[in-house]
Amino acid sequence: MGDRTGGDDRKQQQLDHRRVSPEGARLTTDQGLRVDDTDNSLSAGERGPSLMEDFHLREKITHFDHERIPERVVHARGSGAYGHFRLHESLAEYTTAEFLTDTSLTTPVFVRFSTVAGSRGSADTVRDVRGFATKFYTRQGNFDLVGNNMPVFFIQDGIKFPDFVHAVKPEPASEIPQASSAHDTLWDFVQLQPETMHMMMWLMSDRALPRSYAMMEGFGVHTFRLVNAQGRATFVKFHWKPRLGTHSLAWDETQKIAGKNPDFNRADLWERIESGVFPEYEFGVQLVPEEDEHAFDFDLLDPTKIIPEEQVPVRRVGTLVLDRNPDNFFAETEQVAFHLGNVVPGIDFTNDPLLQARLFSYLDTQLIRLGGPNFPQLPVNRPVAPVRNHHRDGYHQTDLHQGRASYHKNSLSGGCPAVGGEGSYTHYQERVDGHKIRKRSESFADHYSQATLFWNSMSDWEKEHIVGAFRFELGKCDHRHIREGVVEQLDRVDHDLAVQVAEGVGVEPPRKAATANHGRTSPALSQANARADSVQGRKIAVLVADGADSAAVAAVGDALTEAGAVVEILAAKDGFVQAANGGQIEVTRAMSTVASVLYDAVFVPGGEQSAQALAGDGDAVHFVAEAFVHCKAIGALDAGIGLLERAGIDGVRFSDGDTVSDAGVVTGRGAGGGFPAELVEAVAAHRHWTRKKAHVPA
Ligand code: HDD
Repeated sequence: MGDRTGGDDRKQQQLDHRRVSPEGARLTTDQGLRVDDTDNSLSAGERGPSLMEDFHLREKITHFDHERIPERVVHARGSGAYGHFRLHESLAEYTTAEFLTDTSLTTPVFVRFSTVAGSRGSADTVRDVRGFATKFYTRQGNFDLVGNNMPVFFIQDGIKFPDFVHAVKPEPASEIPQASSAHDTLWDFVQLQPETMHMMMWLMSDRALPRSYAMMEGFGVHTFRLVNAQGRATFVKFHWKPRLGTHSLAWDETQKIAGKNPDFNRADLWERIESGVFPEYEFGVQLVPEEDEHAFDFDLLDPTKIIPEEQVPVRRVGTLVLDRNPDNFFAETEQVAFHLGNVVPGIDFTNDPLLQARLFSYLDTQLIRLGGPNFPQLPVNRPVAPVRNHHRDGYHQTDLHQGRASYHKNSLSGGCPAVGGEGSYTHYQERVDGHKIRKRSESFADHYSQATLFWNSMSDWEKEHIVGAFRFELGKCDHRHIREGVVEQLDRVDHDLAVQVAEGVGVEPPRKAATANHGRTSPALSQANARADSVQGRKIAVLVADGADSAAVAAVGDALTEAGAVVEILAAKDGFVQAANGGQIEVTRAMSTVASVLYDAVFVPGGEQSAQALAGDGDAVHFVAEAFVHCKAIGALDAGIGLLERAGIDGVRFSDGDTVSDAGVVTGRGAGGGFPAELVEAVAAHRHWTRKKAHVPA
């Protein structure tokens, strides 16, 4: 188990005062009165009416009646964790923000990951953007970096946000579909609002299907400003780079997981932290001097644009580690309140019109969601920096403000709290001059070049997945003109893409390209280049029946566990199976309670009797076939290989040597030699996306 404070436990110490344990306690009312019976109402006689004077009944029911608060209007479904941020390289040349300049500091954080469109109880693995919101509890006050796992956004101006969200959310009459963009209103919005095209490419890509919150990138999206001690500003884009690389699930798999385990990503985050395999990210910045503001072929203020990493490299200057699960989901993950306006000295905004609207929205939404202006006092939101001001009263005020003066200037409290002084926030003094107009800047007009850049940068398998995603989504649209409208837009991104999508959704393919593809690429955009092969926290299923080779189970299981994977033994029934050598193998769970989609890989040990039983068990055959179709690593030894053949998996027969590897299918005779290491390597590669699999039904 790693260090859970990262060297600074100020936030945890603060929370300690609010932690309430049931251990050794007696049940009381909210007034602290011990209760003699909480199972029976006070009534007039055994079969008589309940009595009004039963204060315990009334209090218990009343509190229950008021347990719910409004869910977030977007990002309602989320999961959170505490952690810490460490800076490795000072950015003092660019900013006065202490947590970005003092490399001796550790900054406590709370992070909330989320999906966007679904309700609070919706499934984790839907096709959607993921929120990646970080609250840094710095000594200068809270800094909130409220980002996503995609570096651009659907719209350029916040005034379009309600339109966009109405289009993507379930339709108003039926409230269908839940947590899905695959419906007419979203695609109608898209075809009529071409600024969405770049983000739609990201949304249709595998980025929308993260395997784990520990395996996705994060982006601040907007261009912000860093401001140094001399008042000089530098444009900045913020990045999170996951230590485990960027990896995704297969689309078919995500849909099945949504039923088998709707809490898939939430449970993954929780379990990683509980088991000490802490999610870790590098913090990076792209820095652009003010004088280079107009050096790009896009506008830095346009949130539908990236700065290609090849053009401005990401400087990795810090590390974020998530190492502590919350005590209470509601108190912490639900009540955490992020706001882009929570900045510290040395960090400032730009005139990005999306950013500007967000600066209004977050505080506003917390007021309705958390029921009044005192939500910053909630334990998860409270800064570790001292808070002193003249804000008073309001619902749920928990501070006991002393003194007679709640105004500035005053003489009665000695003029305190005093204004200004070292470390106080000063807004960047940007010169602004202009007419009051409602008009989108011409510099925001190119909606396609970067969508094309994204498409050009994809590997073949990523392109295949994107085409499949467009076909799926448009295939769910009832209106032909919407399908046609989107294909027309896609033709401006890439002709070949538009043709492939059109062919799948019964729309006349465009005859010739609307615009020529510029041919540029940005390799950093491809997940094929964002891998970091590791088996840490990966889940491996070992399929056994009576007669399984226990030595192979142990040897392969040990190799995987040592490399950081979680190994589970699955059999037709829970309990134990008899091993070939007469011993017993303990079963982790019955196969019927899980499914292959909940694992990263599957291993079938040898043992004639076991292999035969598994080959005759439809669940086991399907388990292996499905894992194969989802391009997962599959290992089989000796007689266990028969199960693979039964599942229709080709290319597993022995050739001249002992093993045959076919894009992640590892087979061998006996668990000795290189087999365990080869399987670990195949699992670490995440998925074998180029595998030929169309012939296997699953
Ligand atoms: Fe937002 C929540 C990220 C545009 C208005 N947003 C919210 C959350 C994330 C983002 C991660 C969840 C925070 C949490 O976990 O509590 N939002 C983004 C990003 C955007 C973006 C990266 C574009 C770059 N958002 C955006 C716009 C508006 C909003 C343009 C409104 C004008 N967002 C909200 C909100 C939410 C929110 C309504 C809902 C719940 C909340 O704030 O606390 O204010």
